[in-house]
Amino acid sequence: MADYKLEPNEKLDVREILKDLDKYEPRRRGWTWRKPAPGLKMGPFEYKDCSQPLKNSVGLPPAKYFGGIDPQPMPVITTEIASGRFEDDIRRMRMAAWHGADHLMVIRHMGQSHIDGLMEGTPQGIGGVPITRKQVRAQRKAIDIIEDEVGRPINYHSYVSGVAGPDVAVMFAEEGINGAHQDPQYNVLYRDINCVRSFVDACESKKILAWAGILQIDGAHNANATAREAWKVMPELIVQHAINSLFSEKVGIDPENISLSTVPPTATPAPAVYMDLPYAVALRDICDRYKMRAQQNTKYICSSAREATVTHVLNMLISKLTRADIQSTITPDEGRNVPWHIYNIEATDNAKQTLIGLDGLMDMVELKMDGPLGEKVREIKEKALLFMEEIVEVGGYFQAVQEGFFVDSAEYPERNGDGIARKIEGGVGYGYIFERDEDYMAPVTAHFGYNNVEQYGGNPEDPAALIGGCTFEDRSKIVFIDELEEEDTVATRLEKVAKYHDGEALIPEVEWCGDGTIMLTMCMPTHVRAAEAAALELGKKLGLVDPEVISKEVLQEAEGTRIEMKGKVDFDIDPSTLVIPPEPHHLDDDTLFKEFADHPMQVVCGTVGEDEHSVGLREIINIKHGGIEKWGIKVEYLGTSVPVEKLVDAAVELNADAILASTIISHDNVHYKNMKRINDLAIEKGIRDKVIIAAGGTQVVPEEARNTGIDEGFGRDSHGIDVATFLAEEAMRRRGDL
Ligand code: Z97
Repeated sequence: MADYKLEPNEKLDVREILKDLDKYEPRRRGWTWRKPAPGLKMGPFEYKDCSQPLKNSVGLPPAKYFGGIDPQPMPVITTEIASGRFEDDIRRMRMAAWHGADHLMVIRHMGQSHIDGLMEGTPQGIGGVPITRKQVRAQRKAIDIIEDEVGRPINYHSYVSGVAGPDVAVMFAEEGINGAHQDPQYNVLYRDINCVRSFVDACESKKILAWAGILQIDGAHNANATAREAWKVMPELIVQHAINSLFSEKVGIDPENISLSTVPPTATPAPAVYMDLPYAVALRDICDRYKMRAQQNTKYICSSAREATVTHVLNMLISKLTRADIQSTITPDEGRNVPWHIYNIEATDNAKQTLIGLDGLMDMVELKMDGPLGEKVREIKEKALLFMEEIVEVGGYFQAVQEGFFVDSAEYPERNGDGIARKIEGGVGYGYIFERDEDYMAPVTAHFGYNNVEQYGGNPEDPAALIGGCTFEDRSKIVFIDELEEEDTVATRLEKVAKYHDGEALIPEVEWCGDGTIMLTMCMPTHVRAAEAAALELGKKLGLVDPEVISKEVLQEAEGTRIEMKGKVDFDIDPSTLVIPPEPHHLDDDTLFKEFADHPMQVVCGTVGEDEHSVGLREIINIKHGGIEKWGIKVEYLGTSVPVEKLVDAAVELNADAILASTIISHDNVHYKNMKRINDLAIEKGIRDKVIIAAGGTQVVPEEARNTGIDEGFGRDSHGIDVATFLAEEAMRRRGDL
């Protein structure tokens, strides 16, 4: 167990996670689903499809209007993290968990599929992190601590594909990984790894996943992303899902732990839902006993977070109308390669916001199957079955791959002959599968096929007993390799940015501590080519290092272009020099409503002297923008250029509790003179003890206003809530209630 505990207001110190890592043992194995909370009551609402709330979390921004509630939807929410430095991803994981992510997927370093064995140490990666035992253990340990903090188990996930699949699977089982991609079709089609080798390795890997209770996700989404026109491969996608799922079940994985990686194939401006919904229904019908991991369409993301978000929300509508057990949240990263902290959090929030917004939807609507939806569902299913039959006819899956059945650009049953074709006798690892020898023995747990321990006096039910347990039973046999490289280690990297980790300096960060990267969004009022060049020039003039345009959207060909640009700052901020203004003091809505209901308050107000300004005072009093009327204060507004005598007389006449004077003109200190006059008149007329007097205006300094004898002054940037808080507290003070 880790004895390092997080405090919500303290940064996670990765150095603490790395301490005694060689001795760390994961606390559990296996996947965890969210716990349902039917009829959950939170704030003023009752929810239909929610899961149990978190202990600590960051709610959606409008939660402030609803008592700060943060309901959690039922599907597990995934976020994919891919910065290339695992130590920085840990801090991102904490942020994501606080927003409601409970499936943290680490994308691995580009091409790790080709590495024939385990990687060790903590080198940096490109496009993701090199998955190593030290990296996995450190992240699992950090996540164990984070899950205590948020009060919900968190699933940790990476990949068991590639030529080292079984080795990685064993390491994942040992280190308490909860979810993994495993699909031999991925190896064959996208990594050109020999098909026989891939399927044999998959047997071994899946057996280990089954033992460790690891949830498996397949690789069919890759066909979606690779196909020339993604909506044409719908029947094939179902075939791919079916092959991997049934195969996994036959090897021994519980269907509860088999999850399809399904993606709505199209994106707007296609009539996306009209095409994607029948596909989703067909897939769920055919593969009904498996789980659905609904991923966002990434193939068509081109520009900004705005575009990615709309696609994501439409995709989640389909999740809701059909079924998603896990809702993935792809950030614009996969579309345009900006793997930033903020996008993981935004995407997690997008999922939470959408799924909570659609809570209970299916109690009110149902899918109409006796129309185009039903017809299309039937057509997709028929095509998938025919595709499968054809595979059997030609002699099986390997033959079908060899003949280029998969990822062809035509819509089945047509074929354009441009599918991904792989030779049965070819590819990486071809010729490295050998039949088991007579004296073959494998005294290990969760091994596919026979262990052959009887020959050596062992028990086939418990083959590892022969050696006193394998690493699954006896953790002391696990070899923990700390680092192999000298330079590229987490310790050297952390040392370089120690001042930022220690809070001695502050610098913006998008993916790595100390990266200094910021993003600017702007409208350049010109055509796209000039806009890009102008933005880069602007970046240079602002002193940004390596400015780079990351998205451009035409507003109108000649009128303007929306540009997103990133760049680095080459300075940092000393936090000890910061002047942080005190937080404004405001009473909450409930207190204000109660105060003015129990003790009605009548205010008279106006702009005094020869002063025609009216907007400021109206903003303070009108309910429209949160003026004092909102909380039940009665307001008599006398207008502009009101003589101070008239204001005080009105207060007498109405038996008012407060006078508010607005005064913008300030030459010759007329504003303070008027305040003093109001105070004097109130004394003269015998109402000063009863009436609260306040004045406001852009040039008013509160202290000087109070020096005139009135009770309070309000300067620039004052709002209704400031005045209402003051009036309430002053009234309480006078009653002796404060
Ligand atoms: C997802 N957004 O969430 P390497 N195995 C499978 C894969 O799909 C992938 C790898 C291995 C996606 C993940 C793309 N998927 C991103 C079935 C990658 C990666 O790069 O070949 O070493 O492994 O499903």
